[in-house]
Amino acid sequence: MKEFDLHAVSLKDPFWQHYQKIVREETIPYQYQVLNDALDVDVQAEREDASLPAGKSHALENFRIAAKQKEGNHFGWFFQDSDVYKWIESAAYSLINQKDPSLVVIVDEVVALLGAAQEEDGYLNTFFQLTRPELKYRQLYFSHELYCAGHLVEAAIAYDLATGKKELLDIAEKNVQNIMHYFGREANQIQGADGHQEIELALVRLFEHTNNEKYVALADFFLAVRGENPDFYTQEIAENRALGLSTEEPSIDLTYLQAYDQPKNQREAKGHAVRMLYMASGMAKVAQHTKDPALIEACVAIWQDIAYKKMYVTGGVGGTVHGEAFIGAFDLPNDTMYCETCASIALVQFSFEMFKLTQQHQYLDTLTRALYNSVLSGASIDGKQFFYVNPLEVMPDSCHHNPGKGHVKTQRPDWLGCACCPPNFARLISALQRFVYTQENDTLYINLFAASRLVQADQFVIEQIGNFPFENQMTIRYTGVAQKIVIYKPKWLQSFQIECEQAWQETDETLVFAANTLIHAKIIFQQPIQMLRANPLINQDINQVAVQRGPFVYCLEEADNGKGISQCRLPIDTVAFRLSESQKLWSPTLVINFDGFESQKWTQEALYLPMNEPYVPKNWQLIPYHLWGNRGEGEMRVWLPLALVK
Ligand code: FUB
Ligand code: ZN
Repeated sequence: MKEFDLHAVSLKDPFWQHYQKIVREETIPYQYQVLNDALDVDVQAEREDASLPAGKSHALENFRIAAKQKEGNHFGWFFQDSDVYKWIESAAYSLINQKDPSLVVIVDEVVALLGAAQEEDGYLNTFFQLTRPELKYRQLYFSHELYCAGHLVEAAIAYDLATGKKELLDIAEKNVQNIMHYFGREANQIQGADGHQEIELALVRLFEHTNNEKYVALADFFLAVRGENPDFYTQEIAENRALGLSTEEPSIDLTYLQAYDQPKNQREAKGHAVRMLYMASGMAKVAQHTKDPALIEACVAIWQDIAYKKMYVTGGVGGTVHGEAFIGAFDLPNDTMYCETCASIALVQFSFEMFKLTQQHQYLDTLTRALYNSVLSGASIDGKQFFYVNPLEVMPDSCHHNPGKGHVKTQRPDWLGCACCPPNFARLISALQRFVYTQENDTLYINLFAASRLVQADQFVIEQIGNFPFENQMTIRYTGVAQKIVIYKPKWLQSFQIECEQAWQETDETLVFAANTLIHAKIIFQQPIQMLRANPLINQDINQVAVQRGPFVYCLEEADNGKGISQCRLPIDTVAFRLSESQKLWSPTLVINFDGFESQKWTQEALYLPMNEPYVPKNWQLIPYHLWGNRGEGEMRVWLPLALVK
């Protein structure tokens, strides 16, 4: 299934245009200054741990030192280079959406800096260059060298697409050349993979961009070699010790690294969530080209394990801070979870690749759930503060005093010592039109309702007109070569009515318009407010409901309801929801009010009393989850306890 060139799709959707504008006008300039240490911002460690880098970014300074333009030491995480690469990628995609010569000048300067920091043979990683050159490609269990290379490749493709300038692509291809020299099946080559996946999916993108098949072969190699020799990482460590290169003797957690078996034999989402999902995205991308049935079977099983057993209603993934990892099936704690923004971004990516691989629409449900909820909550509405961890339930006192919640921040920090999420958010939003349309043979797919226009010169023009999800209709206009159009109907939309003179058919998941040279259709639907119950095996959500309208999951916030939102009780049989437009937070925001109860204030000096819960009526107001945390510190919850009486 083919994606379209981002130049060909212009997004006109007010909701997404607003986000792209914020990222273009606020986030990208802001992030550049932070990466340059030019702003006085609060750079926090991602969790309470004094040994973690914080206080400044230093990401660009590391390159200046590696390029010998400055003196000093490397500072920050050993994968800090990737912050710069992701920033370039977001700037590049943003340039596709809107020309900005002054931004091009800045990116060109950064590209020149990367070129100056790169070694003659193509190697580029400021951490190893500046701190442990003797260990280049010798500590793959933690090194992130190929993770950073993957982000460099993705940035280079984006910048070439945006500007036609080849300098960054040359740097990236030279870096990949260096990797190809050292890794492979020859006896003198390294037969192992980076502890953090990313290179795999980036290499397939590079193949798609350059048509050079050696890149997809290298991606395939990295997927085949992972877990092939489960002792690879311990042997690597022993060899470093024997050669006197390192005294380290870490214990290797093969599950954390998804290296307990070859990816094609894996069936569950285990270990570090972002690693898992970057790997799965790479697997799905490789499988699109190789059609390897074993890889496809593994991708399907892993995706099902996530979507049916391990995903939050917000599309968040990763149930624990320990190893930032997936935990067991149906174990979804709402207040200690991880739900890293990068993990939801990676779930969007994996689901999209699965859709391209199979043309099955369940993948788009998950893509949309993660995108509108757990991904968007990653950034503040001004685009300058960021969550790393996206909880579904916050009681500030508990977050401050419970050491088990040291990672659950109640407000988005200005920046993070481990800043993987903020530029990841920016690059996803800047290239959002990527997801809207795809094509397979003579079938054109509309995957997201989003006002937009796709032009394929001499072939066709398609437009979506409307303001989803704020209006309950979309108009589709197509002219061009005769082709079938398949429109995905998200599960949360109902009662479709179609006004169209051309032939069409409705299935459970799609609207299918027969091949025609001209299609003009008005699609009307309802977006009812739905109460969702969780699979009863999810212990944490028993006797609670979540509220969703359209793609948005809702939450209660202290700012609208006062303190004590855990006292909210929702009368399931009688509840009536009222939707209204509000100018608070975002313009416009659709808030939901309902008449429920408040469990009455405790009047006695006791923690436990005989059951007879007194209720008083109370109006509660819900806001879309992605907007939470924009009005100072306060309580928040997604799952609402049911009233025990009618
Ligand atoms: O290790 C690089 C990135 O930092 C990971 O993807 C995130 O989970 C964070 O640990
Ligand atoms: Zn992250």
